[in-house]
Amino acid sequence: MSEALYLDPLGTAVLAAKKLEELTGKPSHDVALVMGSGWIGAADYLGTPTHEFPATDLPGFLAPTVAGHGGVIRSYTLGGVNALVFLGRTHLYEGKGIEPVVHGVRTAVKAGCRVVVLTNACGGINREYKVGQPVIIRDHLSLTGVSPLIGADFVDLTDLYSKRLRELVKSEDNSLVEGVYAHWRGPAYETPAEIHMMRTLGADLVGMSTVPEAIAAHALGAEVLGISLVTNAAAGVTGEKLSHEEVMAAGKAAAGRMGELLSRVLVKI
Ligand code: 8IG
Repeated sequence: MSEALYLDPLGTAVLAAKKLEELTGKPSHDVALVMGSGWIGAADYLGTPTHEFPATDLPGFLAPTVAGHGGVIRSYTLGGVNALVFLGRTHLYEGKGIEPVVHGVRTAVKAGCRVVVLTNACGGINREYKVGQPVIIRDHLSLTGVSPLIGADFVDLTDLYSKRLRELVKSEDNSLVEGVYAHWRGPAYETPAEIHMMRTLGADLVGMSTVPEAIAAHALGAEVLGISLVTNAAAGVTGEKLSHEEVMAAGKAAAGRMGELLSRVLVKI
């Protein structure tokens, strides 16, 4: 099936959406949530899913490769809202190309989702940010230069991260601030000089996900909300070294707060 994904990405997303309908018995879903590393624990605060299965049960999905990146799909019905939740995602640094990276959100939109919520764990470039702090993504810098779009698809990205959704989240938690997210391919973290460059360019956050999915979802007409959890100070900010364990621990510590925030936002979306 993965060949079909590369040959016909949207067709494969339609097939995956059909299989999702078969597996859940729900003719459509309304909202999708992509739970990045550090956010998987937050999903447990959403309530009890009606269905849960490995992402690989749907056409076009790859098995996960990183510890703590689930590769599991859940379906919830929460206050009349059908929510599709991806525990884990595929990243550019896995080297499988851009198609698998955006296949989840394309499947979600083909399944009917009008809103796509993208979460991630990231490094804090902005010196005012603390580890464990959630930040709403206001805008991004695509530093990879990789787009999920092919051909003359000249999509406007002026309101990529929906103002309506950003305001909705802030009305639920007025302590939340907004920032600019820089997308870095990885898998190596940045050098201190690269972080200095990004700060100079206007970035507040840096991570290895979210940007391609946001573009792909928006290009198909979905409204996008992005929330980052700062799980480490970016390279050179504190002088400490960066570790994946630190990231997972910060995610675990914030899971309750993040899960409750998402629950409240979901039913109002
Ligand atoms: I979590 O400091 C996490 N993901 N590029 N830099 C980049 N990605 C990250 C970082 C970071 N922390």
